Amino acid sequence: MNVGMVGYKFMGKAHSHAYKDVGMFFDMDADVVMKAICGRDEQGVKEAADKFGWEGYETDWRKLVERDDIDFIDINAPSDAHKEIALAAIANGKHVFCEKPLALNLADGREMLEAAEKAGVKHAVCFNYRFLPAVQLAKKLIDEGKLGDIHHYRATYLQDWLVDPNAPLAWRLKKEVAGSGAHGDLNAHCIDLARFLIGEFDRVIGHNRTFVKERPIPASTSGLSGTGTSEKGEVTVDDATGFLADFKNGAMGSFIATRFATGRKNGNTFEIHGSKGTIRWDLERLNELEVYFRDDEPNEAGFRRILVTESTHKYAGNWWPTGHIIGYEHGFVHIVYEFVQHIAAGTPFAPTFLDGVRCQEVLEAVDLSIERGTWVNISEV
Ligand code: SOE
Repeated sequence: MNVGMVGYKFMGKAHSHAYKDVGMFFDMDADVVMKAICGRDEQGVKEAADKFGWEGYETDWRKLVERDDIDFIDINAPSDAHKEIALAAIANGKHVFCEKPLALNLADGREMLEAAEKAGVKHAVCFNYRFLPAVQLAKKLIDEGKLGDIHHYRATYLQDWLVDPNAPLAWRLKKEVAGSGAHGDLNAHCIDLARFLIGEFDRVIGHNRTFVKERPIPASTSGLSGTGTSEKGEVTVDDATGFLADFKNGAMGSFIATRFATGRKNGNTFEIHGSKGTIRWDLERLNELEVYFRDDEPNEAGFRRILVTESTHKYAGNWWPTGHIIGYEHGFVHIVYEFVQHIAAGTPFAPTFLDGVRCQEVLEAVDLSIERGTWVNISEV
């Protein structure tokens, strides 16, 4: 399975690590070969190719997607590049693995889905958090009915890297490049996890805020940090977006994504209350799932913490002996494993572009609700 990848920064590194490690820890029906990585800055992409272990590099993604020796294209460039690259890759018969959010907007996402389905290529959106053992256990408990009927779903995605007003105007803060701010970057994950765990959204109502309206033009950026120049530019996305939701199964939901949660670095959490029990999870303690079951003996009832490192926990057994925990990067290894197996062995796979579109529908319905100041049904967008 020969991979060509566009993007070589934060996500490029996470994905490269996944391609490198996956064959060492998982039995695969195809070997993953890191053929070529692509970026516009020749020196930067060459250094990344050497450091991350790619066979070669390209500076023009058009060349990459036309290469006969490549089976699938991984897109982790900024969101405004997703559609054009994906459509060209699909036209060249390549399978596509795309970072979230799938596209700048719903219309683009729908176009990408339609093209991929028409061409019969395999497609995936990198909602990596689905693939952590604790999230898999949460899904299993819910599917087995251990929580009973779901009443509440509460999600947060809390970061604080923008609370400093001098943090530079990175691409993630420009609407034309990122589509939206905390909403598309972080609520996209929360929406996907909610759909994965408890099902489809019915209607939403939201509010948002841009606390700092102008920021220094970047001198350099790396990951989420960087330095700015003395010149300032306008922030054109939300710093924070919160919304309420009704789900099709009758559950009530609340969501908040913010880059202004002082002290919280990557607080991706969910808490789900059902008629028989509750579960809660926090990415900052990703190897743990907290559970509470109503039918426990009253004397012994209470929250308990399951350490999801037993060989019976999904993916955990592929790594280390019990208790030897895994981290953020492992979710990417697991999703790459599932996608390659899907292509090579025909095993079922989600999240596809359809899940990317469903997520985009909710994102867009929230934006519409903010514009109108009323609830918006997902079926309206
Ligand atoms: C930055 O906000 C970011 O890296 C997101 O883009 C990722 O999707 C999320 O997993 C962590 O935070």
